[in-house]
Amino acid sequence: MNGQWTSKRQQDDEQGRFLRPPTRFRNWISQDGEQGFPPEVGRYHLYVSYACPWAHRTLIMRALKGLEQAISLSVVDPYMGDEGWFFSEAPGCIPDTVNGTTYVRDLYLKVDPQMTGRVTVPILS
Ligand SMILES: N[C@@H](CCC(=O)N[C@@H](CS)C(=O)NCC(=O)O)C(=O)O
Repeated sequence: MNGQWTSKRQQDDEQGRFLRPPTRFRNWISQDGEQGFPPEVGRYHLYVSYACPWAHRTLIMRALKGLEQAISLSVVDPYMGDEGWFFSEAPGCIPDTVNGTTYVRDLYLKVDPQMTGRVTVPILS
């Protein structure tokens, strides 16, 4: 909230329904770069958790499209703690070699230091 981490969140309404707030950052990569960002080898970095179904779909597409050499990868600890997603020495983790963060929330704050919203994976940066 406003750039400050909180592990408390209100995600249900008065009837107990789960509410998923819209993703804060959503952009596109287009072939000509006109409708978003241009495709470019080595330009983009993918952040995932193997525990996340959204994230593992991006890994599948990255592999099927032969983009594993073009888009580099970081993998967070599979456990999302009170501080949100983070990088660790756990098996399978790949540290954030691009932005040097320990907590994924710090990636969001790099884009908007006053960010309000969820800190989620996958992220393509
Ligand atoms: N980016 C997806 C959502 C992805 C998502 O919700 N990922 C979960 C893991 S499966 C997450 O990171 N949750 C963290 C949280 O809600 O604090 C969307 O377009 O809505």
